[in-house]
Amino acid sequence: MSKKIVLATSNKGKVVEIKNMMDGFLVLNYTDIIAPFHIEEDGSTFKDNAIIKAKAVFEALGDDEAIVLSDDSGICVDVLGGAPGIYSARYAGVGANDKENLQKLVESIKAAGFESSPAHYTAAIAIATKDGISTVHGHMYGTAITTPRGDRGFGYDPMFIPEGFENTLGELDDEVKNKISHRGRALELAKVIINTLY
Ligand code: ITT
Repeated sequence: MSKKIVLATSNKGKVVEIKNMMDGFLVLNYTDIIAPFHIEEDGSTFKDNAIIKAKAVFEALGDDEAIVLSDDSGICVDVLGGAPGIYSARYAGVGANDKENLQKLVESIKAAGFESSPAHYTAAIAIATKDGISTVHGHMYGTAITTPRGDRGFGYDPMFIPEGFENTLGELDDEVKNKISHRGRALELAKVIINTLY
């Protein structure tokens, strides 16, 4: 029987990517089981926020057997001193959508006097069970550009060219992104941990 993993996210892009990368596991989102609820992400690192989300959902499920997996991620742009970082989801303000956040990042890089910048994505994944929490990280380095291209992926993907590529993540196939992405790398480590659980 496949192991059941419950995702702790409200981001549809993450759900699609994680499900595609977790062959052999039964992956549900927590909103398939209980009503969605607001989780205050007030940590000061990706890891802190991943832990907050995994714990909140584990507790809300009230199921001792649950394996809950959360992802806290974002993009850090060098010429902006690492912004938006942990604030990536609300860079253009609380409730901003992907398009508004991307536009704000394009404008911020231009306002700093650049057309592009070295940048990287980070993903912290937390796994919560009745025995406690484990965390892992993954990174993807590349360039943030101010002329977005493509409509694949989500978030800032149309303005990010991974190292070694010429296309943006908005143009590259999903399988290519998953192989090299921050989330893909963190998930490979997360699977090792999950495979040691009950
Ligand atoms: P949950 O907290 O409910 O999981 P969220 O969208 O609020 O959903 P985060 O707080 O982790 O998630 O913020 C991540 C943001 O970083 C996300 O909204 C995107 O803007 C960006 N991001 C993260 N991974 C990305 C990826 O693979 N491609 C593009 N943008 C990404």
